[in-house]
Amino acid sequence: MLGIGVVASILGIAAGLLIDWFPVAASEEAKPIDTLWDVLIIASVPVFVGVSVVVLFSVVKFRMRPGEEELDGPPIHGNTKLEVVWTAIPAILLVGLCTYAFIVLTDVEKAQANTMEVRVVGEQFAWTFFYPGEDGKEISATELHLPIDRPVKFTLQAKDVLHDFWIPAFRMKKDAVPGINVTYRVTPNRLGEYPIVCAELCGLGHATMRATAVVQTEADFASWLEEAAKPPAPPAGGGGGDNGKGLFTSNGCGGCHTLADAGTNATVGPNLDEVLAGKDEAFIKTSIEDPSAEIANGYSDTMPKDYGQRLGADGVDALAKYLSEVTKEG
Ligand code: HEC
Ligand SMILES: [Cu+2]
Repeated sequence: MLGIGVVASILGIAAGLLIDWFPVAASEEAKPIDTLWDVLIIASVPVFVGVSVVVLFSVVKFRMRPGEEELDGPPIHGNTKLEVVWTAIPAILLVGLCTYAFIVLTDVEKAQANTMEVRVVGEQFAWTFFYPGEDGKEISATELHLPIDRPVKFTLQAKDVLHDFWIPAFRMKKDAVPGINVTYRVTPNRLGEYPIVCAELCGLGHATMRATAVVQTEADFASWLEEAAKPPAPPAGGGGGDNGKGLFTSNGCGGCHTLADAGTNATVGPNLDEVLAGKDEAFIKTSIEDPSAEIANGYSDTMPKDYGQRLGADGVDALAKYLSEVTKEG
């Protein structure tokens, strides 16, 4: 048993360490976190293998043979030494690993000088990012841009239900919870574009709740931010530009609907290019404010009901106008 256990553990650990589980590492935090992962693999594979080997061995060796149906094993009393050992080993392992994980976590969450703050707002089914701008006005964007090697502190918020802000390349990940601010820190250290995903099931469009993180040089970031600061601030509660397309993409419509002009191709709700051709603004307005009033054929009543409230009358008007214009041709 010991021989099998040792060989299986070595194979398991080798496989665990050789397989490239994670995407490319693009933050300072990734290194200690990946090392933590490797240590956990090394510690847990022998435990798993040890338990499996004993179970399999016992199943084979002590199985019931024909004629033994009525037999019972001998009455056994506790074995104090054995019990002390099997309580002490897991306890030491757990306390050790928890201490190590705690140290890594406090280390990567340490506050650092020159930290940039970004407010991240999740809603069904889109992310919006807010940067502090001049005179207290925030600059909003639907793509996350970050300067390389500068620490960032994200403040996560949710407008409707639980979401989870995750950039796998940075390794860190936390839930965005309605009503409270959740924060975490990372320092991006590799140029490039990395996917952002929602990692908390948040509704039908969950899988489409994606965005991109762009890590760029300090200079590129500065000019991007200057550009992003230009359009007027979004209407309260709307999130997004005051143009129809901005409203469409920043309110998660694209998570459920196909609309060529906005470059979305989801199929949870009707294809708007098709169903809105020839429909007037009033119809579209009603469809947004009161989706249950008339349910499109073959679809269920799953469109969120609070867009009227979230977007405000002006927002709905702008969105309806935009949709009627871009779907005219069919
Ligand atoms: C969770 C998925 C989901 C989201 C998000 C969503 N919709 Fe819908 N939408 C649907 C479904 C499903 C229907 C069909 C059922 C119905 O008519 O209510 C629909 C219907 C519609 C219709 C009516 C189509 C017709 O032929 O009657 C319009 C217009 C529309 N949506 C626009 C929007 C806009 C604009 C947004 C963003 C502000 C949006 N939707 C967000 C799922 C969604
Ligand atoms: Cu989500």
